[in-house]
Amino acid sequence: MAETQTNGVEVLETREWLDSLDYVLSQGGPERAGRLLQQLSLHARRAAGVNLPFTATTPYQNTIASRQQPPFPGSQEMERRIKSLVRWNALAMVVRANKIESGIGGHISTFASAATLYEVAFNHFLQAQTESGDRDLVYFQGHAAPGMYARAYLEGRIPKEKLQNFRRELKEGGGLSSYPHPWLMPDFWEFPTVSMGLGPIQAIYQARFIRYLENRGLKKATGGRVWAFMGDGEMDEPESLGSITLASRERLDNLIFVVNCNLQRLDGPVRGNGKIIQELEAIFRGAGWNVIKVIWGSDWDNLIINDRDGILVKRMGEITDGQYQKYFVESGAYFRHNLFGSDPRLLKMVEHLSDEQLSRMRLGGHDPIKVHAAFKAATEHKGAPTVVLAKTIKGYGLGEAGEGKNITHQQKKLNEDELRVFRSRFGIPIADQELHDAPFHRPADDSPEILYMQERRQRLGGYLPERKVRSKPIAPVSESHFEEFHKGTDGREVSTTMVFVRLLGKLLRDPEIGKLIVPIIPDEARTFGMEALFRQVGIYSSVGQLYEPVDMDTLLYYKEAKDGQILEEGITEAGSICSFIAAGTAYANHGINTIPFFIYYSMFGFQRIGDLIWAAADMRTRGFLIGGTAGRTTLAGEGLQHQDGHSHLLALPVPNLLAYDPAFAYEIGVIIQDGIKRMYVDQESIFYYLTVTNEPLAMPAMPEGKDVREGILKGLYRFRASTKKDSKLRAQLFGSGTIMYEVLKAQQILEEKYGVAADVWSVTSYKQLYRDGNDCDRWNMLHPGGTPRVPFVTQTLKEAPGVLVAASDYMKVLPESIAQWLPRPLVALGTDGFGRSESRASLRDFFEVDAKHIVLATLTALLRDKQIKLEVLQKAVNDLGINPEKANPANT
Ligand SMILES: Cc1ncc(C[n+]2csc(CCOP(=O)(O)OP(=O)(O)O)c2C)c(N)n1
Ligand SMILES: [Mg+2]
Repeated sequence: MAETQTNGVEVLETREWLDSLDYVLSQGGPERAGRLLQQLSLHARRAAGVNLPFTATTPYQNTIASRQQPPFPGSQEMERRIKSLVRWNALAMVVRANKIESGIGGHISTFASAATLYEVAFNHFLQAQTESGDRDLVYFQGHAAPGMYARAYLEGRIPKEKLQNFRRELKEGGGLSSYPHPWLMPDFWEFPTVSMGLGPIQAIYQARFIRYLENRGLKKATGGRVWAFMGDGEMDEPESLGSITLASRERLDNLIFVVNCNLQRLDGPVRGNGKIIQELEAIFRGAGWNVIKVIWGSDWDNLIINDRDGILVKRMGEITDGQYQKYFVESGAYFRHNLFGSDPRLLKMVEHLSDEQLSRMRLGGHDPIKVHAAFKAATEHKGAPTVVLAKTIKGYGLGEAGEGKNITHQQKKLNEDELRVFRSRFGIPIADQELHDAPFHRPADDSPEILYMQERRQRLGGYLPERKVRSKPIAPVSESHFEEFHKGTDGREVSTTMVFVRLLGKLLRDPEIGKLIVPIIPDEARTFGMEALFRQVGIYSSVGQLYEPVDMDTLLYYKEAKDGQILEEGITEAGSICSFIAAGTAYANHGINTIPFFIYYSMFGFQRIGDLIWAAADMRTRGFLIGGTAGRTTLAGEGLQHQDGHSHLLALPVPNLLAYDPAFAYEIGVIIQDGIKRMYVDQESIFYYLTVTNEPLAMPAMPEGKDVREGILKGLYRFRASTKKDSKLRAQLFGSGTIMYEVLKAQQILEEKYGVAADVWSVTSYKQLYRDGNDCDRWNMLHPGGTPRVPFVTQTLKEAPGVLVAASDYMKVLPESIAQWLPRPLVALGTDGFGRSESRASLRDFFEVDAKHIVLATLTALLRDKQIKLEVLQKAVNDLGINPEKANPANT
């Protein structure tokens, strides 16, 4: 190709075609030119079978040509000065923090590269309140947080004392959290983003949820947008890109991604041997997004306009990102030689520029005019989401201290010389002799800079970020929904999943809260017997139903509707939890108390999307996570990858999550009733995890007694006392979930065959008991000599005689977590080990959690206490049909 182009005729021919195209462009504009090119390519294909090579990318240049740029609607000089102040304070915050406490960390170079992107957004685009009353929701890149704090300081929203305590949250008077954490700064941050990839995917589902609220008539205004700022390295996280087609499919033109392409991540280049901007362009274009590349700054405009034969843009496209990074740290002479030196024509193009000038040619992401043009186009684009790919330099402005260098991400300490260089480059009025302390600098309230930035924010409706709870508490929910479950099923066998679905159906019909319920399902509704809801409330679809469903003539057909209530997410637990988060935080973000119920295969919850659940906790999300098909032996047949015997352990670490493993219908009723009250009436920032199972069982009536309800919620109550109170041999058996039914069988065997009187306790939540036990111990430790607090479990069991045995469908360590607060040693049975494809009975035998093993464990404990003879136990092993030589399921 290169040789043939030098051929004279071809050069001439090319020139003529280009001239013609220029004429069309000047007469008809870019759209006309685009249509013509399409016709040309069609013609070539039809007439002569010319196949244009597939290309998902456009040339390595700005999407918006310089002549298409709108005028800059503000004072560039003023904005540059404000930006410099933000830069300085962001840097000073990190440098100071590390001076005072070496190793406290923080990031300088990320915000340094992104400052123009943020400042243009803050001064011109990010709406704290739109005319329609909506506002923009902004996902700030987590480790750019110092920039947001620095700006808030200049705006007068964060006092200097707090800035001093960046990353020192436990200091007197409080500090600032390292990254965006709504849990820690509930009036400031809205979205935790720093676990990379979680911001982008959450932003997509947030933008979709806004449409859902609008289509369902829960929210009126439109006009607010969702902005998500992210790093180019971050795009390698599967969550960043995994849901981008949802955004285009749903035509989310209320969504804007801004990817700061500084070509670097933590260790080195994102794509040293490739080009991240081109790669991302191909991916997003392929997915149907509007892609705006901001690569070159205004300094390049003339070179690009004069690049008639496209040799410059071609050459730019050849250079790898690793090499571009090298240019950032090298001299202008090196740049000239390496990039332009490949072709005498290129050298000629830049002969009028000195090396110094060449080295200062700005990139697009550092040029407010280019960034403004991109954001404006993004906000005006209709019918698809937009991604802005902005090229920048990591550590911009740090010079020798790290600009463009591989170490820059970790740079936290600047010496006095380096501070001086930065100070001078950005014109911060701080004297040399004061520099050693890296002091903060804020001009007076009535200085032109502060007035300008305040005026800009006022125009855009106020400050950002700012978190506020915008909803009012709901009225208490009618008791009547829950009463049915107190009665039991009169011997009819139902699973706890069916119980839950029935309760959900009732709540959906409630005149007050019915519309607020958001059922979220990752393609498992039929597994959970929820298909009746398809028809009852419909499946949400932004376009309604454009086809005649195959099961139209059945009662429970697959009904999609614009105001459908179910979020049928398809097979994406990550996407579903993002919907859960969006719905569960709408009380704050949108002032709407939506109540999400996310129903999923329990195995694919905490261990698959645990980090998003952690983010949900940080964000003060409210709602119910429902782990269906739960339990290692309750889910028959499915085997190792499906059978969950540990999600309750994985639920332990989440501080504001309540986790329950209910056995009976009325327990589910009590827990959900209390959950709605605590979260939506009392407005507590907690959420719930409930496991439900698919084993049909007869549901008993709720026992009498005022302490039952309290026990269910606190984690433990006596379900059935032994009738043989005068028996010498006593036991207390703890059961949870469906294993409760094995415990009840064991109670009977123990009484009938071994003369052991056993009480059965339902443990609905080991987590609740564990937390309460720890809380009491801690208080007692800190208050020696005070009246000791007694944990609920200790108090409840204080008069319960005999040996203690627990069995659940989860690992043994779960009951063992409360052993220290029990009056006597505990024998725990559980399902440690890999699951198997088998029937429930075989699985319970294999994992040793069936009735016979519970009996054996009880007798073993009685022998330990010298209450029965060895022969009784030996005979029992035989009578119960237990094979003592069977392999240990924990390690087979
Ligand atoms: C899931 C996750 N893994 C690792 C990290 C640690 N980490 C923080 S920033 C960073 C590099 C970020 O690079 P990039 O996304 O390109 O952002 P930049 O700072 O260059 O803007 C890494 C690895 C993290 N925060 N989250
Ligand atoms: Mg980067």
